[in-house]
Amino acid sequence: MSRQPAKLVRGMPLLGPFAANWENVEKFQARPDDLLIATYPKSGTTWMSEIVDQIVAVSNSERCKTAAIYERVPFLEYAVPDMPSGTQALDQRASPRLIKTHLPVELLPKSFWDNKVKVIYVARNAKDVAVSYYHFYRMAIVHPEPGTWDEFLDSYINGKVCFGSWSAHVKGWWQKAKEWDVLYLFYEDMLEDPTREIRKVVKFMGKDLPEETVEKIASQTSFKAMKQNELSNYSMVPSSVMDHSISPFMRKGVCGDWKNQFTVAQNEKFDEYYQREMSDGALSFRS
Ligand code: PPS
Repeated sequence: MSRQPAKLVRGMPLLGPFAANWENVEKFQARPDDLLIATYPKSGTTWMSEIVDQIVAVSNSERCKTAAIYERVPFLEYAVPDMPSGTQALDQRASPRLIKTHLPVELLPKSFWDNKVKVIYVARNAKDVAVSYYHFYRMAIVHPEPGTWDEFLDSYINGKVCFGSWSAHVKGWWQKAKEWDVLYLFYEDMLEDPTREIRKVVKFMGKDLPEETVEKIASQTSFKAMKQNELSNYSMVPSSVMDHSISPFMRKGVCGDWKNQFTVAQNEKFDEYYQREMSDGALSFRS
């Protein structure tokens, strides 16, 4: 599975091993009480997964301590040889299931819509996503070769990285949120006031938790706590698959790290692209 080139699936570049399993993703059977966490990669998926799992776990405090986050919240389109795929893991799980996906709205399997599944979408500013994604490509060899930072940024701007265009993804789900049960949140808002954003998730899930429980969840899902927790920091994945010595999965967890990575020329080029893609002003990000 190492460094296979991306393959196009319905026009979207997908990790080679994932693309080989695409048929099973399309056939996946969602259930009405599933809860889907959808994101463009590196936008706060693991953070939101841990928050949602801790909200579910309030009535079963051991649940969050039983398994790694990718087992508690299986990744729908995940597929590598000799391991259960995301769809296989999900088929085995009892309801209500929590499901992670990076799919753009138009590629989500039909059964999610047929079963009226609720969705939490987390979006993060484009520049920090680019930097985080580049370092993730470097450390996780299931991705294609990242090339240099300059080459990677070029691919990202042109929608050639796995899961395609950032702007199409965030805008597609934003449109969907107007007509579907989608809670659309921003990573930067979660950083600014985690308890405020967790309260929105609690309400969306139809729960009611005391303030001290919300504060406890915020503290247990802080960057520092998750970085130290082997069940949420991906350190249980073999280093042949994710090499944390190249770049840790829980890398910096901040807003504005792009300023340490972009050159002035790259920033100007990026701003031109951003202006073209996002000038309708429907969605605004803090970076
Ligand atoms: S993935 O692989 O696409 O599912 O990655 P994802 O979980 O979406 O994003 C990883 C980035 O989120 C940061 N992260 C956090 N930030 C703040 N607080 C918490 N609790 C937290 N947990 C994860 C993680 O560090 C990655 O961002 P970068 O910028 O690389 O540090």
